[in-house]
Amino acid sequence: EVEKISWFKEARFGMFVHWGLYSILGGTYNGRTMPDTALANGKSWYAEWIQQRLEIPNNEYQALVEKFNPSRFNADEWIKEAKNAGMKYFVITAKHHDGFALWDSNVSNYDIAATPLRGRDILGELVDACKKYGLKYGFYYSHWQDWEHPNGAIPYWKPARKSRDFEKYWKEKSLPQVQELIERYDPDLLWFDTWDEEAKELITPARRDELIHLVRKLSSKCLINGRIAMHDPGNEIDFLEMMDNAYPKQLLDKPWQTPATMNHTWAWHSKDFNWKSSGQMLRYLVSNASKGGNYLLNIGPKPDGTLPPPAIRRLREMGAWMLTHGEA
Ligand code: FUL
Repeated sequence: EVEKISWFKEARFGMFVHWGLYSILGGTYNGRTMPDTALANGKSWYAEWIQQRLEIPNNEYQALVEKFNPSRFNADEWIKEAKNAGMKYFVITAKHHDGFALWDSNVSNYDIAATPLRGRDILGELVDACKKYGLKYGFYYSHWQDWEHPNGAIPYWKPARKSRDFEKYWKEKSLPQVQELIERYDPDLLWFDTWDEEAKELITPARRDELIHLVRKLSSKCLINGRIAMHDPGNEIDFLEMMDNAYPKQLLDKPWQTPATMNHTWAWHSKDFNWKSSGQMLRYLVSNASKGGNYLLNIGPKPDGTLPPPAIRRLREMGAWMLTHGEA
């Protein structure tokens, strides 16, 4: 019998995508662009964090659902670019920290069905394209931070976080949405996300195991990443994210990947020109591969659904190199 992790151990190269309501703003809101002077103090200015970084009130941010209308979105084009670049798997933000679901969710109205795209199944279209081109696929799901649900986790600098009833969010939204994603789309992996000590309070070993067991019960193939509980992932996870360098030694023989992005931001930011060169990224890819890990390279598509031209160019340049140097 083939180990369920074996494709991952051989994949080497994958595409990561951050896409959601924040993409509409592209790093700018009401004339302020991240980073502005208040933010430059070492805080990241990832475009998907705009709601918190620019303190956008919930009602204003959530009104973006009316504007999510990517009329040029074409799943086949995205996945064809990934395939031609030599990528073997695809991971997209089904729900990021803002709490917006990119699929029609039964347990939340803050989802694709509230946008002008209602009726379209974006994730389903991407899954079909992945199957067509032979890529494995998975979802990023923010199981801890959720800025829409009244009881989801919010950033450490918000005093209101202390009075939230996380268990309610966990049972009402987090677990049921993970279940939906598995039942509807049968993903090959789930990318959960915690990153600091704060997460310990809410993502306890008991909740971590509850989530792991839910995934295991529903799917015999779905891989789970160590960021489900970065401080204490336990032994049941399948692979690690190597952006952290914080894992206990006994886990370091697990398969791993390095998630990375082409510029500074993960989601689309119209003023982020910090593009790495294709040569630089190929060196990262080779360096990861030579140590046995994968390189999960991120792109932030634009609000109209197209990939930014500098990203397409880099995918194609890397693909040209892969044609002659990569393994088939
Ligand atoms: C982090 C998130 O906070 C960022 O927005 C991004 O998704 C990155 C890959 O992981 O934890």
